[in-house]
Amino acid sequence: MSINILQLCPLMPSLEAELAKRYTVHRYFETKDQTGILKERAGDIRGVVTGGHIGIPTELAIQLPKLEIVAINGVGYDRVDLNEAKKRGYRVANTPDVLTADVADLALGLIIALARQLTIADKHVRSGNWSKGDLGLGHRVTGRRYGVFGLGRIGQAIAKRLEAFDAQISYSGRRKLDVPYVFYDTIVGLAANCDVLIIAAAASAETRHVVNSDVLEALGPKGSLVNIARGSLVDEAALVAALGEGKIAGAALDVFEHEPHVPEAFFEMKNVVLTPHVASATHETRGAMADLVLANLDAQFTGKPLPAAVI
Ligand code: 8YV
Repeated sequence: MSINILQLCPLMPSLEAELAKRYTVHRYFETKDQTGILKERAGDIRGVVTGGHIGIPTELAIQLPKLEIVAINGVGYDRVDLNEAKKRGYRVANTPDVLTADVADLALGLIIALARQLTIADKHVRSGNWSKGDLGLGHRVTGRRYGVFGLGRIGQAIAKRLEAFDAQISYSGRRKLDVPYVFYDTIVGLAANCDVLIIAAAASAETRHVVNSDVLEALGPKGSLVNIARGSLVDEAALVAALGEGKIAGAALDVFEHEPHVPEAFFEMKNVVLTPHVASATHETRGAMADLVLANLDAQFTGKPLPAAVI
């Protein structure tokens, strides 16, 4: 009998097709009667497939008595209650490494887009305004001071790319590492000593709103913020205020506190670049993530070690 899987968000079509070949998939996210499906099926569900930005609400997990694995199509597991998983004994798996390059690439893209006003420049040409006048000047990317908060796999990949821009790189995080960059033991210290503060740390209770008004104040009127990690690391209201009052120069954001909601205040700001959580969204990387999701599920259900286990 086919194994029952609960799918909590849309996935790339090829992954959905492959899942459907191997398992009986219940598309929970588009089910109108979620209570009904749980009443009927909760006792059969052995796996959950979800996105990093969604995870699994604990209220849902506790309703699945036969749950063996939560397979995340993403590296972040901040939305999965690991204590509940440990208590109940189900596994949690993710897709690390395969997306590192793309996320770092997007961080560089955001840095350049913000400093060189790419989104405004594009609008300037398309709207026919070029003939009416030139665009104002942007800022140099090369040789500036970049502070990376969170020097894990993704933070290190960002720093490596920044080296090619002759950047002065500093970082802050849980501990000092054996790297050729300047370490600050607080994010305020990091922010006070860089032109661009890049957020690349995992979301957790400790990092929630770590970018607050003090950090933005320290970053200063010439400093910019780039976030490719999770929206929860930034106090969004404080960011809107800091941008509005000119306390920082600009922001480039791929992630938001309450996705897909984005504060409308950002929409009118020329010194803000916004992307809809697309750091890992390339054909190549999403394909590799899909392979890892399938490998994690298959390993679980054939009694083999998980290729990418969180727990
Ligand atoms: C994805 C992510 O957008 O890896 C993560 O943690 O947030 C992203 O790669 C998401 O998980 C896609 O399902």
